[in-house]
Amino acid sequence: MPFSYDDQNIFARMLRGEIPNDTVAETEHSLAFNDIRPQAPVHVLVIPKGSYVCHDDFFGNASDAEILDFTRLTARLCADLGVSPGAGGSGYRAISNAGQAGVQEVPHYHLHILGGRPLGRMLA
Ligand code: DGP
Repeated sequence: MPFSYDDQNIFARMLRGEIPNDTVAETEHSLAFNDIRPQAPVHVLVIPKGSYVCHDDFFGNASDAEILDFTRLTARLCADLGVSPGAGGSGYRAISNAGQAGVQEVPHYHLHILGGRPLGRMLA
């Protein structure tokens, strides 16, 4: 079944400028902003501007240009935010929750970048 996108979700409303956000970076196809409930000193969300519900919807259906823009922005942010191990940072975690089992709260694809503290082991 194809994904059905709800254009009233909070991130869609941010992209339309209906509500403000704490923007960290913006590119042609993507936006990054600080999470409203940060779980770490660095907690940034990266979203595509296109209407994609979750990780596999985005990577399965977005154009190459959108995907390249998103992945390059994510990489650049890790360095700019000072968490990239390759740039002297102490590391980070990039995660995306999808659907009910993944406990996805906002149904517009987003990648969490968390860092700035030891994050603990996630998987046994
Ligand atoms: P999840 O869909 O479970 O991956 O988490 C959604 C995240 O979005 C959660 O960490 C809180 C954040 N969030 C929810 N509403 C807003 C908002 O209005 N502004 C910002 N900046 N973040 C939000």
